[in-house]
Amino acid sequence: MSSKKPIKASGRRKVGPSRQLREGLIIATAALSGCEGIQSTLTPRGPAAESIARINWIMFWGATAILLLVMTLALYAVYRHPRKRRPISGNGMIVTGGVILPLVALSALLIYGTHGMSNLRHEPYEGALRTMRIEVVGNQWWWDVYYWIGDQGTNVITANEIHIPAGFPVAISVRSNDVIHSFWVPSLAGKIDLVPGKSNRILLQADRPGVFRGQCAEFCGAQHARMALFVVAESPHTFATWLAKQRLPDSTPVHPILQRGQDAFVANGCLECHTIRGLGKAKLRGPDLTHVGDRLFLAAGSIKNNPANLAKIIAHSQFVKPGSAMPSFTELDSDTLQSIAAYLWSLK
Ligand code: HEC
Ligand SMILES: [Cu+2]
Repeated sequence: MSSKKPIKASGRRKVGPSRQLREGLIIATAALSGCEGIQSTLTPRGPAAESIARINWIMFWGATAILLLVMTLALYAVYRHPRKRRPISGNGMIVTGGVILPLVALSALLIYGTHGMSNLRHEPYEGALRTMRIEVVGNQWWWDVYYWIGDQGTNVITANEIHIPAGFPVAISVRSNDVIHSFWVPSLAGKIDLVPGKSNRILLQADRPGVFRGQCAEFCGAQHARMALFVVAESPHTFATWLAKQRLPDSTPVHPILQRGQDAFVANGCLECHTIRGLGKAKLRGPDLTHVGDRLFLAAGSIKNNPANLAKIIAHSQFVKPGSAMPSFTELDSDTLQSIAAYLWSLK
């Protein structure tokens, strides 16, 4: 009789929690594996992101230590033998645990945290500015990217994709054409707001070549979730080659289909909103398409860039990104649509 009870009890204790624990571990592993990759504060790939990750871990382990301390004290108070219990002196405990400890911990954190915001400081930014400034402008719901080099004006304009030389701090200035957006490339740096009528700045640095995903981090309307961007960090040589190519205007189409695409682009009023240098300048605002074929994604990270998706965004923009300022051109016949897509794809 006496042997029955313990077996049952221990059996229940064993099966219950260990199964929960296993399930918990599976869920945690699945969730944490989502933290790896091209858009994660937990996989820092640049100095600013590294210092943010460091502060994050300091706070995590600090909070864990405090939680353990408080829980130990609470358990001690609960399970201490009743006869040994006695009231503890109030004042000493309150002053130490309630005033001195938070004051010291939070002040240290504040000083350390402020020190970690080095990529927002003036001097390194001024230093980086001497070589180049990349201006990122927020629109509902896509990003303009202008390259300002030396004293010359810019003739390099892209959208939703920023190329930078790896290993160098790059000065980024940001502003907005409409509402408040927020520029955030988690693997490389912290966030900076794009505020209408104001210019903000941030330093971006990738230690090694790679592609990193960024995201608008301030709710800015219906398609806020489809307002992503990509940072392509390349070796300085590759970057210089890319930049030189971007400076060139649109080249004259060599193939009849491409020529047909270019004619259709003009005839259908695409130049109202899209600039193609060498072909025409937009009156309204839409992404610069001079080298659109070179981009990884279309419509701010919504779909991969390829001829099929180019045709898709032209004919069904309002399906891909409902509410965006790009109208759907559903009336284009298939041949015309394919030729425009082929022409845009050829703009490398
Ligand atoms: C009324 C302005 C307007 C007109 C006219 C217009 N577009 Fe657009 N287009 C936009 C805007 C704005 C976007 C950005 C949409 C977004 O990502 O939110 C865009 C995006 C695009 C993109 C994706 C570019 C990228 O880098 O993501 C392509 C390609 C494109 N348009 C092609 C065309 C073609 C071809 C025509 C003519 C048949 C055309 N557009 C007419 C405003 C316009
Ligand atoms: Cu936004």
